[in-house]
Amino acid sequence: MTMAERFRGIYALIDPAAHAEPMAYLDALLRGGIRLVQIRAKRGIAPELFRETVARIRAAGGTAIANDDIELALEADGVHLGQEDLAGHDLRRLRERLGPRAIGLSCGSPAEARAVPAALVDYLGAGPIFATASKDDAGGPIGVSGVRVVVEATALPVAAIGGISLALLPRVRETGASMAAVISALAAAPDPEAAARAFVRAWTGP
Ligand code: TZP
Ligand code: MG
Repeated sequence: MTMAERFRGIYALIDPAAHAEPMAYLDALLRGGIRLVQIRAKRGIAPELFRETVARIRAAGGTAIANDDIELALEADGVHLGQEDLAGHDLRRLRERLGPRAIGLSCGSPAEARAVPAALVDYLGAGPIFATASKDDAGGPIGVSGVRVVVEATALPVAAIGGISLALLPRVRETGASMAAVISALAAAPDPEAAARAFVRAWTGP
């Protein structure tokens, strides 16, 4: 699968520690058709649980991205970094270290997007597009127009993130983003498999 094929559609961010049955939650998302998953374990994760999560995502033909942690990323298919995480890294060296694995980078503005060396990075994150309670330091929403200007400033695929619900997916589409990244609308759903399927269908069309 090419990078462009991996980085489109619904991008689920999961924190296994937030679920009583993390593997059941993950399997529900995969059965619902999600194939791009970020393991965002802000309070840490046991290495065995991380490996099991990656193995299940790969077994479904999916792509597993680690948040922040390069060592974990080496056991997965890539890493996602924020601008604040970049400070400690030389992107070129990181690229060499990660080999074929992907690098995703959060950008809140067109200036940040334009500053990204496109040859070293595989996709950008842009947001929060809408208000979110899932990230304390996310900042105010940049809206549809804010994500659109990031999309227009880069040739890389862009993941819109922040407060994305099923009802808001058509507005995410308007930005030209290749991906819609989602935490709570999936994690809080009474039936995560049905929610995942609904998101995938709504994004891909009937
Ligand atoms: N980065 C910007 S907003 C956000 C992250 C990680 C949280 C998105 O979570 P939700 O619950 O889909 O708003
Ligand atoms: Mg980070």
